[in-house]
Amino acid sequence: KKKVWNWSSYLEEEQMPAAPQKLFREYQSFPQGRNGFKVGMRLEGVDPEHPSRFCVLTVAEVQGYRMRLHFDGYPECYDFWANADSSDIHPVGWCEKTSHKLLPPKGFKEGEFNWTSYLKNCKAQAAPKSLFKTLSSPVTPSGFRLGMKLEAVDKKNPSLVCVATVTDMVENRLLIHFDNWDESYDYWCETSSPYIRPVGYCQETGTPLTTPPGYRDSKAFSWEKYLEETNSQAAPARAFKVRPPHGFQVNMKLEAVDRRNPILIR
Ligand code: MLY
Repeated sequence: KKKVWNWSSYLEEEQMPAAPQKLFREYQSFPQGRNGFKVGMRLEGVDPEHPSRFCVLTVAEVQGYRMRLHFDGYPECYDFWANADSSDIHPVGWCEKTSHKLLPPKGFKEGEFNWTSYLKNCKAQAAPKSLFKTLSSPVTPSGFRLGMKLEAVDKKNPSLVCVATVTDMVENRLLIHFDNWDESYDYWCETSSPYIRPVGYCQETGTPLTTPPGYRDSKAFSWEKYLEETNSQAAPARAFKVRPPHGFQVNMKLEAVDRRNPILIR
């Protein structure tokens, strides 16, 4: 006959302790984590699969500090989870205020969508502004500007450092786009991100630079010519929050976790 499973007898049998409550942050507590978002509320947010797109979203489910967000008019399979303090979500009207294009719900033609009548037709509520994370410190100009070029790690192919452009900026974050590639490789990062480097970094460090498709290879590629051809500027080196030198040298040995086989330390 099957035994009834419960935590206390399980931990006793296994002679293992439960992780103490005090090791968790407030936002991890469940279901007590504070989250004022309610099912049905509407908001604007970044599509995780296409980080350059801001979309019309509905809170579909709330679990503690997390919530499941749904793209209005699209199948549930695109739903995703976000924390209540995510920087990727914004109140209704944010796109208009910040001159971002808002992708309307499926079925709307561009320019046909209007929040006021949409909310009325759906009898839905906009998520109150007070629920969204606000920056604790004011945004300081970073030195980055839209359209500036840089060298960035492709997070989907992390061995590649590539020619990239800042294509959007929100608060302290930059949207990194890879030149002549589609938007699915884009990502948002802080100006201090170790994934982004000033123009010339690869050459200085002897790292191969992945050039945009249709361009000469790393060795023949010239940033100077490319900036001229694309009529763009390099992001100034001082805009990158440089971290203190880490002291690692090529060929130094160390121990590291194999992420594909995380129980092995190689
Ligand atoms: N093997 C992949 C590599 C894509 C790399 C894109 N980066 C540079 C933005 C492909 O050819 O699709």
